[in-house]
Amino acid sequence: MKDLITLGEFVIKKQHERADATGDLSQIFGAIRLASKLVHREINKAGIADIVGLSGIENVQGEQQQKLDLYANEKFKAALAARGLVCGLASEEEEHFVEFTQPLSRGSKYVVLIDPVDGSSNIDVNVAVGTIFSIYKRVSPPDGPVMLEDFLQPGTEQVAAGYVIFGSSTMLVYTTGNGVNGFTFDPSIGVFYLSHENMQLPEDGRIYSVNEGNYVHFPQGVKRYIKHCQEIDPDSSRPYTSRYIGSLVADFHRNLLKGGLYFYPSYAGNPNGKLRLLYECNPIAMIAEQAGGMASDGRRRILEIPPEELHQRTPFFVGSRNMVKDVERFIAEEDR
Ligand code: AHM
Ligand code: MG
Repeated sequence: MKDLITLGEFVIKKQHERADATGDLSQIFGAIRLASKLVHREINKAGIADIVGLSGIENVQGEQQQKLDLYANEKFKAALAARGLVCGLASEEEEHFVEFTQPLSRGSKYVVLIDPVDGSSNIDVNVAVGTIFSIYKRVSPPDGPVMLEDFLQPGTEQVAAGYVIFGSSTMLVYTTGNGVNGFTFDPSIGVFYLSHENMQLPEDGRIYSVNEGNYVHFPQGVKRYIKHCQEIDPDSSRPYTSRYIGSLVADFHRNLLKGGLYFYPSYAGNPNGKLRLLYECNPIAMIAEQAGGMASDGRRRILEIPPEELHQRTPFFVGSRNMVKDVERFIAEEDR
């Protein structure tokens, strides 16, 4: 039988391969791993515990927060704060970034941006949700307070990014800029095992994932691309298959494994679409690129968009390289 490698062992092994590594990043992964296990436990008992349902509180974007969103936010925050390796955190669930002021955290060199439970409206109906995270080195002086500029860095500056999918099994997928690896959780012993080594996003895909109910509101180039997906062309295996869960991590994860394109374009009255640049699109974009795929706002590379505010939104097209190029071409034709 093949020896199984745990997430903890893998992270340490990678740390030893880098001469400049201090081990701080490995410990941040330790915190993320721990909080993920706690969220896994809560999600799996969500049907029976009184954790499902609305908390009655709205988040900064005016959306109802599910109880599990709040739970996950607190767990990730506490796990990261406890180790003193991160000086601040920005979250979909917090209007402003949070500064960790414990003596240990002061002077630490990393910040984390996180969507603790993305797609949370799916929890009530037993459909996959995910946690998305992104790690940066702070740019403000290490002896001063953490600043907004530490969080408003372009995605190209990410030191690491990843997601946890709480699906039919729980998986953690991450990159530190040197390929993408996936780990599957064994709940019987509480360990993540390396199950998907060096993940590669197929260059071509046959799945398109979009909320087609919004079709009438989409820009013309996007409408034409959707029609292109539905045309008969045996040479390019069209018509493509449509798959949309409405949970970014789950839709992206399927397309990462099988090849495909996820998109959330601009739509009537919402020129920037729905998804948030810093803690949803940038981390997923880094993983996509590291696996050989592409991520775009329809015109430019997601990772190069200069952030202006924490909860900034952007149109998002991510997945198989040739599919992203195709949709960019349709959009460019309309721009002319
Ligand atoms: P959320 O952060 O409020 O959960 O919203 C993000 C989610 C994505 O996971 C998903 O792809 C998208 O919103 C679905 O939106 P829609 O229901 O408009 O298709
Ligand atoms: Mg979200």
